[in-house]
Amino acid sequence: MKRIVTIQDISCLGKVSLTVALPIISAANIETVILPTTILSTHTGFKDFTYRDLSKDIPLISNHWLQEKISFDAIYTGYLGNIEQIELASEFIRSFKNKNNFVLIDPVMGDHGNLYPGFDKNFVTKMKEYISLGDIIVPNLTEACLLLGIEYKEDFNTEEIKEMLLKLSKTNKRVVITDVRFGNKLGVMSYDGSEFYSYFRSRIPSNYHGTGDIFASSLLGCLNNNIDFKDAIKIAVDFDWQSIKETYNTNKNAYGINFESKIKYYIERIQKVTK
Ligand code: PXL
Repeated sequence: MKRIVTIQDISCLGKVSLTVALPIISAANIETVILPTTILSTHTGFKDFTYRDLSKDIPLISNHWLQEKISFDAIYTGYLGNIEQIELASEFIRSFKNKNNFVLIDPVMGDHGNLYPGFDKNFVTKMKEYISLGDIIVPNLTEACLLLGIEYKEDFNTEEIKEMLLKLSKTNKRVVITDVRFGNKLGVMSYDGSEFYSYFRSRIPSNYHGTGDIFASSLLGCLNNNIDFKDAIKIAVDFDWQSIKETYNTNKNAYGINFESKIKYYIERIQKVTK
């Protein structure tokens, strides 16, 4: 069985980061090792969330794994709570990256043109450096703008997004920009170093937390099942879209996505292409 490690926070309630990555990647038949960076009572979309920084534990945990000679088929990092945690994740990658595995970085910083609470310019500067350690990066449109120092707007055209992909691919072999909107279409655009690939679905008029985490986790699950990049993107977008639609139809104002109801769909899509 393949084994991956994911480094991000535990938002106890809210259906983001580890509480999404663990079930989805496990559903893809992959052992999912977790390295929690922070424990929050909820995701940062709620008021007055609690925040317990686990930075001191990160080197203790990773040193134990090194001592046990544990290795991973992929390293996936998501929300990192502060600059120190970016440094700790970099050290982790330097210790566990090898020629047989790959690193997926979701440079979680913000959404819809805004930074998440607690992040500032210095955090963005550190993230710009950090992403060079990723074989794949999956910023949303807001994060792509932050990484490139471009002012955010919702309505970039195709050529502008392609230019962003090319710029980001100077440091990363494969780049996927999520949350790209063209009229009533919403989806992702990617570049793998030689080819562009885009995949869109109809836009559901909602802004839920955790959609990027569902995308990154399900993409990683597919890639570790040796599904090619384009098919993996398609499955991840479809699974995310199905989950968002289900949420919109059953509880428009939910604090998180009903991805649980579509896990079976995700597994079946993987089985169909790996048969
Ligand atoms: O979905 C990304 C994410 C991860 N972790 C925390 C968050 C968010 C988005 O709001 O608040 C704590």
